[in-house]
Amino acid sequence: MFKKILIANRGEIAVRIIRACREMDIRTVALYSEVDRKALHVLKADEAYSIGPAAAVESYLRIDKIIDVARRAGAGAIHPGYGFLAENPALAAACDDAGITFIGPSAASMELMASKTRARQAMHAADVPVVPGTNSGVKDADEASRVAESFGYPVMIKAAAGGGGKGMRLVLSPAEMASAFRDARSEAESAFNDSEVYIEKYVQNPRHIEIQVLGDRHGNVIHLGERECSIQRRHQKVMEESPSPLVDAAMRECMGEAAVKAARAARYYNAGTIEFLADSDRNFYFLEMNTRLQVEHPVTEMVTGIDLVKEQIRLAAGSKLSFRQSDIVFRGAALECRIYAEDPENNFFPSPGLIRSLEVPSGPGVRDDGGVYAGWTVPMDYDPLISKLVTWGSTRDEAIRRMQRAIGEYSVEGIRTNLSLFRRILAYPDFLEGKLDTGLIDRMLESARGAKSVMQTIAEADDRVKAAAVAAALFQMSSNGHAPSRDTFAVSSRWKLEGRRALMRHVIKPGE
Ligand code: MV4
Repeated sequence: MFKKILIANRGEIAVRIIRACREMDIRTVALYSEVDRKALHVLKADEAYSIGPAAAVESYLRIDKIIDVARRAGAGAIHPGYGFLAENPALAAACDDAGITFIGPSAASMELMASKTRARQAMHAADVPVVPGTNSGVKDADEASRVAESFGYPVMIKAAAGGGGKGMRLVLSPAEMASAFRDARSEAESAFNDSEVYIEKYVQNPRHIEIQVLGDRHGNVIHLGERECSIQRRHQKVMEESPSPLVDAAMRECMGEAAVKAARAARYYNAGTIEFLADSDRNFYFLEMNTRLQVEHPVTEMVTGIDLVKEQIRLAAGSKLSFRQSDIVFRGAALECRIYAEDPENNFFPSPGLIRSLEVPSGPGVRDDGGVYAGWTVPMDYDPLISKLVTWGSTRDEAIRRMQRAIGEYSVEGIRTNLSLFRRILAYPDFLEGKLDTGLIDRMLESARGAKSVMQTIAEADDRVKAAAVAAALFQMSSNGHAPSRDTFAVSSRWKLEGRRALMRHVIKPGE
C-alpha cells in the first residue's frame, strides 16, 4: 500500500480524499495556489506545497509542477479528485513516466471516452444501447441534413470532444440545419480545438441517470447502482439521489449490466461512471462515461456502505475487487445538495468572499462534505462549491425530511449561498412525488416568478434569519411598551428559542 499520496486538487474533494487517507494510515501531500495558502485542505494535510498563482492554468493544472512536488515529497501516488486534471490523459501518462501511480483509469481508457464518437463506436460494438445517431464525425451541413432526415427531427449536433452540455445545438427542423451546423462546428473549434461534430436523435424530456462502476486491474468490473441527476440548472447538477425514483430492481439490473459491459469494452479500471439518458418509457441510452470520481459519489456510498475513495486507492495499488456483484446490497435512500457560494437573487452568480460565520448541520443520517470554515475567504478563482450536504434515510421520504431539517440548521453568513433554492425544491410537489426531469428547476423558478409573499420569503429563510425576525418583532414590541406575554415565551421550536436568545443578547448588551 502507498505510504504517501499527493492530492492534485483543492476544496471539499481534497478534504474528502485526505479523510480516506487518514483512515488508511497514508500520509497526505496537499498543493495550494497563492490564494489557497490557508485553505481547509492545506490545514488538514500532513504536508503542503505552494505551486503558483491563483490562475488554475498556472497552478492546479500544471502537470510539470505537480509531478515535481510528488517526487520531492516522495509520494507514491497522485489522486486527481474531480475537475482540473482528473480526466486529462496527460497526467496519467506523466505519472507512468515518473513511476508514480495515478489513482484512476489508464490514459488509454480516458482517451477513448474523451472522444464521444470513438466512445459511441465502442459502445455500439459492445451492444450497449446508444442514442440513435452517427458514430463518426459529420463533415458538412448536407451530410448532417441527410442524417437528420433518416433519424427524424429534432436532432442534436454535439461536439465529439465535448461533454457536459458544451458545444451542443438542438435542431428542430431542416431549415435550421445549415446555420446550426456552422455554429456548432465553430463553437467546437474554439472551445476544444477540435471541430468534429456528430448527430444524435433528440430525446424529449430526458432524465439523467448514471451508474457507478468499479473495476480492478485484473479485469473484474461491478456496478454500485444508479444516481438520479435530473435536478440540474444550466447543465450544472444541483441535487442528486440514489436510488432513482424511476428505477426499479429490474431496470437497475439492466442498466447495471449495460454499464459493466461499457466499462469492460473500455478495459476500464478504478472508479468510473456511465451516464445514461432515460426517456419516459424507461428506455435508456449511453450518453458518455466520466473517467473519474464524481462530485455526487457520496449518495452511492450512503446506500451501498462502500467508501469509494478508499476503494479507488486499494484498486490503484493493484488489489482485486473485494466484493462480487452479488455482495452489493442497496439499503435506504440518500440525497445530496450542492451548497454553492452563489446568489439566487442574482441569477445564481458566484458570490465569493469572507465566511463570517458557519453552522453546519449534523445528527442522525446527516453528512456534510465541506471544504471551508468560518474566517476563510472563498476565492473567486475556482468553482464556488463550498460543501455537499448529504442525508440518508431508510426511505426516500425519511431522507427528504432529514434534508429539510438539515438545510434548516445550515447557516452561512458573509456570502450568499443557494440554500434557499433547496428549501424550495424540498417543498416542490413534483420533487416530493419523484416526478423528476431536467426541466424541473426552470419550471419551478418560472412558476414562482412575480410577487413573492412575505410568508414565502420567511419560509425560504434559514433558522437564524427567522430567529432574527422574531427577535426584531419582540424587540419592537418591548420598546413600544407592549411587553411580550408569557405565552410569547412558551418556546415551541428552535427558531423561537433562538429568537428569544437573540432578544436576550440585545437586552443585555445593547449596541451589539
Ligand atoms: C441530449 C439531450 C437530448 N437528446 N442528447 C446535456 C448535457 C450533456 N451531457 C448531454 N445533454 C443532453 N443531451 C440527446 N440526444 C438532452 C440533454 C440535456 C440534458 C441532459 C442531462 C441533464 C440535463 C440536461 C439538460 C438539457 C439537455
